[in-house]
Amino acid sequence: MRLYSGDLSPYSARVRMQIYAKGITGIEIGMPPVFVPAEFRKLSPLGRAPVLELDEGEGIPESDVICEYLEEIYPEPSLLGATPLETARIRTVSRIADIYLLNNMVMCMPQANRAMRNDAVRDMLAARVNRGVHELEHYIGEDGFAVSGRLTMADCALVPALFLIEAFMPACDVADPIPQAPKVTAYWAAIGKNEHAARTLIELRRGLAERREQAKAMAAKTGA
Ligand SMILES: N[C@@H](CCC(=O)N[C@@H](CS)C(=O)NCC(=O)O)C(=O)O
Repeated sequence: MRLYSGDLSPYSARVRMQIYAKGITGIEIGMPPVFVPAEFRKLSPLGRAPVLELDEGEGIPESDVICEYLEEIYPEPSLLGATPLETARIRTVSRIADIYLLNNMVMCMPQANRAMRNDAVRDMLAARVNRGVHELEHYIGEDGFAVSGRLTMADCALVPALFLIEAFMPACDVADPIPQAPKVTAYWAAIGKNEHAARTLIELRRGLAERREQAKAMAAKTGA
């Protein structure tokens, strides 16, 4: 199998962290062929990363679907709960990370470009992220993990989401909401020490540095 992924793609990072945490070695991790969108769409008509390409050639899109698929085919070690209720708690935090944090944050990222910024769009998306972080405060664990006192799918979704918030809210000239949420702040400080989170964060930081270099080069070229 092959995972089409990108360093700064938070949805891809979520799947990579799950692969690392489960110790899966049979998946090749590569960049999507972004310069050939038509080819990529043959594998996944959604045209978005990540995509898991199966050996038979079929592509599975959507990070949440890929994570659930991997959980089913590699059940051990489990990143879900030991009971249906525990799994429901894990999926609740995963959905907060995916729907309320990541989706709004990814739409907000282009607003970091001041020349292209629309203040009303930036403010609307930032308010949604803010609300999501404050709602997360009610669900987040207080023992260094998101749920259940051990690494789960919830951490895999949260780590890239909190990374993007911390990196891009200030870049969009709005306050980072994480310091306003004490339990989320404590979690964020602790989870970075987990080896699988740390590895994923190194890749996200590398992707961010590359994106900043590209933006600088583009600005120098256009004189913006
Ligand atoms: N809901 C999707 C979102 C995937 C997504 O938007 N990926 C971005 C990269 S982070 C992408 O490929 N964007 C290209 C596009 O929207 O055309 C998931 O969870 O996988």
